Amino acid sequence: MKSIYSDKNILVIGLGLSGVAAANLLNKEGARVFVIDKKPRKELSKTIKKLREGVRLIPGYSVSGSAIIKPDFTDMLVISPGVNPDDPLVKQAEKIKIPVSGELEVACSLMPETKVVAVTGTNGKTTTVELVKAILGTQKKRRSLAVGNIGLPLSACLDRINDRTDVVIEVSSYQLETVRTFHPYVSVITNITPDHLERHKNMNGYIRAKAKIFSRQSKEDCCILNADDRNCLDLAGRVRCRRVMFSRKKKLRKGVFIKGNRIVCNTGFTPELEFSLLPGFTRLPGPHNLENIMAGIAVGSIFGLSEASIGKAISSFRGVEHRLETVRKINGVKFINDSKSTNVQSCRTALDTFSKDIILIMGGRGKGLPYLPLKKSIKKKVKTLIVFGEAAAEIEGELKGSTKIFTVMDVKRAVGLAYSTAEQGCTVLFSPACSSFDRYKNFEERGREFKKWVRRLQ
Ligand code: UMA
Repeated sequence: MKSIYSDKNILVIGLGLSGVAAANLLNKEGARVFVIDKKPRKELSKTIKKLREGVRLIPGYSVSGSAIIKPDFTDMLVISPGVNPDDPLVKQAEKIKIPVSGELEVACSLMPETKVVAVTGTNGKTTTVELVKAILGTQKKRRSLAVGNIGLPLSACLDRINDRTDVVIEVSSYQLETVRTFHPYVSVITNITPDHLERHKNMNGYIRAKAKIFSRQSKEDCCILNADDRNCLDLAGRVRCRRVMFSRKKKLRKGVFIKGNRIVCNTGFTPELEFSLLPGFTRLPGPHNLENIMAGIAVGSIFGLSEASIGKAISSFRGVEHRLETVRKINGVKFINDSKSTNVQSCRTALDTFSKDIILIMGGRGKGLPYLPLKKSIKKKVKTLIVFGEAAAEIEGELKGSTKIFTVMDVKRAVGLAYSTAEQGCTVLFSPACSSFDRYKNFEERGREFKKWVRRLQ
């Protein structure tokens, strides 16, 4: 059967994970695919090898891009999530009515009919996605697959999907900016706090992007929202499909909430489910993880799963690397890798998880947001704050007076200093509150570096 993309001339911008996957998929579908990237060609040599034969890299960026974005040459533009929709090339295409799409939208347009759960939110996305995958994975004769912003573009996985696959997609605000028809069966927003404002300009722009996760959902679909989050609550009125709220702080008439020492789930999709919050219920630390779990329970109930299946998936779920990950305990000092903490709120969440005696390591590239919201918790719980990276001086300036603060050159020295400062019973928490891009390719590389130095401690 002829594909909707066959014989089309498509320009893909950005040759990262998403660009490569989208270009290869479109090439397979019979399109003539051209790709451009800001990076010089020599930096792309490894990536080029991943492209299917027939996908053409066009050297130069703005000049070649602008030369081929012409109605008689380009039928469609596919932009990577990292490409700002305000990029002059995107604007040029829009001006002359060339459709602009993203990798996720392209992949969804070619995906076999199956159930899709899409998860977005400022924090907790990946943990929730992996947990939902585990919960849905308990179903007989179905399999579940986690894809998307977790680092695995949907475009690269279509051949692993059929009508017996439940696809759990982590969706970022960047990806949501370019969706038009994206239509998950279940959407989840874990929470919305300030992040990526340099891209979305302000909170309204960020929230508008997040809201696109449910904007095409219809009556048969469901949207799960965090009732403890003001921005999620504000969005609740705009949801046109069935709505399920979850709350850790208040008792809800309907939804997922806490009653005494139990999580109650009365979403109406199954008879009421109950989960005792006894030791062994979950290995995930912290109140924020309880919220991720409640979102997972809500999804499980929408899929009609039993208390036993959902409970078993939760208790055996070990969490996700770089999110409050225990690296090791040495001489009574516990080391926690929370490199995924790339914003102030996630560092705050990490601080909420531990009661006292914390040695906190923060730093990296700042996002122009204040660190002041951390001051109270730091004063109360942090014995020593160690800062590194581009934002070190700014963090120190804002948090002065809250605890002892030391500046170090890098993560290696931060680990060494933390260990020499820590006493028995202390927790060394690597929760940077900043992006990693001043020194690392991504937060994973930064987290691996932290773990490397921790493992070498004696
Ligand atoms: N590029 C250009 N022009 C631009 C911008 C970028 O040519 O204007 C090029 C870069 O030179 C580079 C390539 O595009 O070669 C990178 O593309 P990309 O930034 O879209 O990155 P990908 O490798 O495709 O990874 C993306 C997501 N990255 C971003 O959203 C920035 C990954 O999320 C995601 O895992 C991956 O797709 C698969 O879906 C990362 C992320 O940081 C983890 N996400 C943010 C977050 O979670 O907060 C949104």
